[in-house]
Amino acid sequence: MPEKESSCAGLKEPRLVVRKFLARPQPEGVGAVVRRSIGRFELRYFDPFLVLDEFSVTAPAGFPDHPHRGFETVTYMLQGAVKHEDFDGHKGTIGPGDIQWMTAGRGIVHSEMPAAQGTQKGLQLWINLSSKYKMIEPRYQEISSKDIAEAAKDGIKVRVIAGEALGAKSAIYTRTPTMYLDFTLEPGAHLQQPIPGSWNAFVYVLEGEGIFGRSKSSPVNAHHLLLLGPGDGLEAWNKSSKLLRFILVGGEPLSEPLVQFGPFVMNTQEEIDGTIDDFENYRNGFEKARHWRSESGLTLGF
Ligand code: FJE
Ligand code: FE
Repeated sequence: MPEKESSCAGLKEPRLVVRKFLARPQPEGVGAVVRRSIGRFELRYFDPFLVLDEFSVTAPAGFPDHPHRGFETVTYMLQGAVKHEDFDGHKGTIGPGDIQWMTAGRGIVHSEMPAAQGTQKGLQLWINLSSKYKMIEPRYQEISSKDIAEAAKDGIKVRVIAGEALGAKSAIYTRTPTMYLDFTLEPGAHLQQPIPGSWNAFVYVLEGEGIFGRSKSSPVNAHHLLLLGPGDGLEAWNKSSKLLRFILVGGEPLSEPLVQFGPFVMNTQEEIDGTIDDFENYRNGFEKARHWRSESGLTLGF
């Protein structure tokens, strides 16, 4: 099959795949299932990324009332819808193709539950915040599918969740510098996507079969996470006869000490102890948790 030429300036040092993980389904939340790649035992942290879950949830399962502090959660819906509500009265539904970029900062308590019939599927990425931003005011950035920047060229389509690609730019502000691109490659397409040299970057395959890093490497299929080594960008090929879909995510490493206790991510054990104290005593950002319960009325132990 002939390879289409990309008109994008060539990369000097394409990044190679240095590790590959298959994310297998595991139970999480209340009756939900996640394929966890980053955040599992063998890959505790890929600075600045804490968790990558490909989730699958069917009512009455879900992720009822639970807290977060010290990082961001990015929810990208692939199928169905998730209803969220938090202790400050912020609520809404994240539908197919929509993105919710939540900066938990000093504290959010919320629930994330199915909002449609059938199975809701999506990706949730947890991005760490630098020590200087861990205690900032919580903030939401929500973009509905129709408003997500898209571009297409030479058999490549990209949806730009964060950063920029093929001339399209996202409106999302990333407190921790991050790029998040959703690529679909037609059969025969060849991608060259620049990535800042100092950033950590990974690929997660959603659909089809792709060649990453080196054109002679073996094909990788869905539910695989690929960690990329050093270099100035990603080269990928679709040498199959079906569509290839994957996300490419990169972020500037924080290079800070990390202490995590479930949904609390701080720099020291002392700060974690303080956070548990704040949560249990409704202080320093958790004040509104005292009287709040979501409509589900359930609580997620952590
Ligand atoms: C959480 C257990 C959890 N992955 N993917 C403990 F399940 C969660 C949690 C999620 C989650 C939610 C969605 Cl919508 C998608 C997810 C884990 O809510 F935060 C803790 N602490
Ligand atoms: Fe959550």
